[in-house]
Parts: sequence; structure tokens; C-alpha cells
Amino acid sequence: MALGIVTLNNKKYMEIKRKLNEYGIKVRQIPLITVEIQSTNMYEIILNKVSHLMKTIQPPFIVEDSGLFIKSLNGFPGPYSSYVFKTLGNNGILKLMKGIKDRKAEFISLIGLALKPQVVKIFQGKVYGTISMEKRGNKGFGFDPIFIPEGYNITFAEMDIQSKNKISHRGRACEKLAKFLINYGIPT
Ligand code: ITT
Repeated sequence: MALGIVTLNNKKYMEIKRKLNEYGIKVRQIPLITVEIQSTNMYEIILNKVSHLMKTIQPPFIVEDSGLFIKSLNGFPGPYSSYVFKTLGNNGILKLMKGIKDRKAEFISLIGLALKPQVVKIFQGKVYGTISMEKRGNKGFGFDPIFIPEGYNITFAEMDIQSKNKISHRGRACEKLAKFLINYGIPT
């Protein structure tokens, strides 16, 4: 049986698929719109998403939520990343950061696993980095052209999917999920 990944974002799906396939875990995409409550707490948002989805689809499945947290902007856009990407985009973020020296940022990924009815597990992955001075690269998606992971001088959008997956927030959350699933014995 393949593990369902609930997302409308095909690039996100491909990253998760590539990572979980490395562990022998088969996946399939479930392209459903997810209900997102407004909260500053990412755990609350993901738990709410999972419990909503449990009303429509059978576990096991996963749903993943990411946020970009910029230090000098007090963690903005954080849980509002999706809305901010659609409204301000990368150019808007670069504009907000104009003249700001401290460009530290982090990406956080939370994966909610609906294991059985009433049983949910959350896996977190994080990557530190900086916001670039200009957009670079055309791979990946979202904020990738402006995020330089720590220890590198290229953006996520200049990396191929395997390289991004090795160090990214999502890649790290997927590793934790994969190890848990292998231990638990489902669903390979
Ligand atoms: P689904 O909710 O359908 O899964 P989404 O693209 O809305 O897809 P998120 O809510 O997790 O996914 O993403 C919040 C925003 O952060 C969104 O604008 C993404 O483009 C961006 N984002 C998420 N992961 C990213 C990554 O790995 N690199 C760059 N930007 C990312």
C-alpha cells in the first residue's frame, strides 16, 4: 500500500516522494485542498489539518506544512508564508529586507502523520540559512530563489532536488518520518 501525501503542490510532493522512496516507502499524491486555521502555532495548524482530513480520507496519510522565519522581521512570514508568498512574493521579501544586515532565516517543516483514527504523529525538520541579496536560480519553488542554506553560497533554487533534500527542512522531517514508519512497519 502506498502512503498518501495530501498536497496540491507538485514540487513539494516530488521532494517528499524522492526522499521516502530512498527508504523504500511508496507514496501517492492526494490532491486535496486543506483547511488552514489562522494561528501563530504551526503545531496547532497541522493538527487541525490532519483532524479535518481524517473526516474525508482514511489513514495512513501525511500532510506537510512549511514556514520561512526571518529573524530581523521577528519571524515573519512564519505561519503566514503561503499568503505572503502569494501577495508579496520573493521581490516583496527582498524589498522588506532592503538595508537590513542581519539576514538570518530558517525554514521549518512539520509533517503530520495520520496513523490510525485518533492517532497522529508530528515530525519536525529545520534548516538555518540567510536571505540572499537578490533572487538566484530557477529550480525548486516558493522562497527557494532567496534562501541560502547555512554552509553554502548558493540558494535552494540553484540546487537539484537531491541536494536540497539532503539538507532541507522537509528532507529532515521526511527522514524522521521514514525512520518511524520503518520501525512501525507501515506502509512499504
Ligand atoms: P500545500 O499546502 O498544498 O501542501 P503549499 O505550497 O501551500 O502547498 P505550504 O503551506 O507548506 O505549502 O507552504 C507555505 C509557503 O512556503 C508556500 O508559499 C511555499 O511556496 C513556501 N515554501 C514551502 N516549502 C518551501 C520550500 O521548501 N522552499 C521554498 N519555499 C517553500
